[in-house]
Amino acid sequence: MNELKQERRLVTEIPGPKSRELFERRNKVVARGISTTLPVFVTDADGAVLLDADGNQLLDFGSGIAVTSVGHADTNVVRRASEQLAKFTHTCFMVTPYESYVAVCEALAELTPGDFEKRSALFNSGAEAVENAVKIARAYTKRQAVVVFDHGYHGRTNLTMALTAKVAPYKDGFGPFAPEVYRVPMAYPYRWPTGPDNAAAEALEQTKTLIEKQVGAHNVAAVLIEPIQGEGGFIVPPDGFLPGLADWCREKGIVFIADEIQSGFCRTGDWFAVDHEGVVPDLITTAKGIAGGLPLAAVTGRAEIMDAAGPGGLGGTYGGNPVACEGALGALQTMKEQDLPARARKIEAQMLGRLTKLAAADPRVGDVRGRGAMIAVELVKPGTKEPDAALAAAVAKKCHTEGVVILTCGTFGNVLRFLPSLVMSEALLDEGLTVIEGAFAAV
Ligand code: PLZ
Repeated sequence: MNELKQERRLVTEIPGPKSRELFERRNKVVARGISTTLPVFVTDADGAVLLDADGNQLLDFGSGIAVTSVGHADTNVVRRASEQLAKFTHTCFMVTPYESYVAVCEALAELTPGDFEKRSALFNSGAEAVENAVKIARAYTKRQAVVVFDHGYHGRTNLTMALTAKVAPYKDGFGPFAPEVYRVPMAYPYRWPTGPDNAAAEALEQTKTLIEKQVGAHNVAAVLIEPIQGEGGFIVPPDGFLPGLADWCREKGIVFIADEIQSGFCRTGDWFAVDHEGVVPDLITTAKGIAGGLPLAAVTGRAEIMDAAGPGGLGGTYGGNPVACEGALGALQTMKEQDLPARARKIEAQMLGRLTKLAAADPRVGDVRGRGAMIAVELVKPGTKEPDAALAAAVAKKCHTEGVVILTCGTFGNVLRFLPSLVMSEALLDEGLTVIEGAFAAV
């Protein structure tokens, strides 16, 4: 809607004086626990560009953590959400319903994998969706245990903290955590002890043995996994791991939940990351990219599993808010009209091409990985696999000062991740990559 010229433009240092002043104000009133990656205050945003309070224009390789996949202020999102805003803002779908909620659930039934009858429930945040997926799996199976993976991230609420692997900063001091959560090794090719070729088979075998021997498959309600791990380091499991896991869950009557909150909605070059290997989850959690920046999340899955929760068992005051639902319908329209899965695959080719060359020339880049517009480099001390978090922070900082917003992630904090919006032009993507390469040369 806004018409920001799609270009990087620096007119002050980053952050500039106005942003620095705002940051001081922020520090007096905002809790310390809420962190800041890059303290520039945004006043406008469009497409793949952010405008800050000092008049700088930054290229956005973070998309608000994989949210604005259709770009900032996407026309369809803005139009539909604005029209809704002018009509009514809320009724509570549980009190007096409205059509857009139903239309979003119809779209989810159509787009998520699986030819069976499906149901969805809408929520406000990813963590809330994950919590509800676990509730539903427990109600359906009448079992309690939940199995999650090393390096997994599922949220910051009490149950999702328990489901999340990394202690600092997510869990430290915030216990006690929810019970009946069991963690198994993730098939992490780059760090698999006997080499990447063995990761799929061995991780699967270890998972099955651990569950059988320590939990009992008959006690497990759900296996919950991010098909490509996000916060944990953009870890792409090797081919065969997810299909093997899904098959085994089916055999044991365990609900297989794919957490596609970060990887979903065209991000990885398919509508969902599980589509890559044709894996069909029983339940799928979505959020982030679904609504072009408006807060919306969903659990979608097999009708018989979803309907195990009785009337009133699921819900919340704001879940599936009408403005957010219209935003989602607008975002989905843009994804279809512009074939954003195809666009994500093009971004993958462009990014991997340049980053692989960078890795070949720079021994500090241990691994380049990812799919679609969800790409990362893992940084190490040359000649070893020892994580180099300080280098990741330094490269990110250098990119920030050059007006390119990039994020870090990973259990060891040594991964740079790139999540450009899928509407970023080839030229801007190239410019961003040049800045990233320049940052490696400079630090
Ligand atoms: N599941 C796979 O990626 C959110 C959170 C960053 P919410 N990831 C970004 C942070 O520091 O809080 C996420 C995710 C996956 C669940 C969630 C949680 O989604 O919408 O943040 O609750």
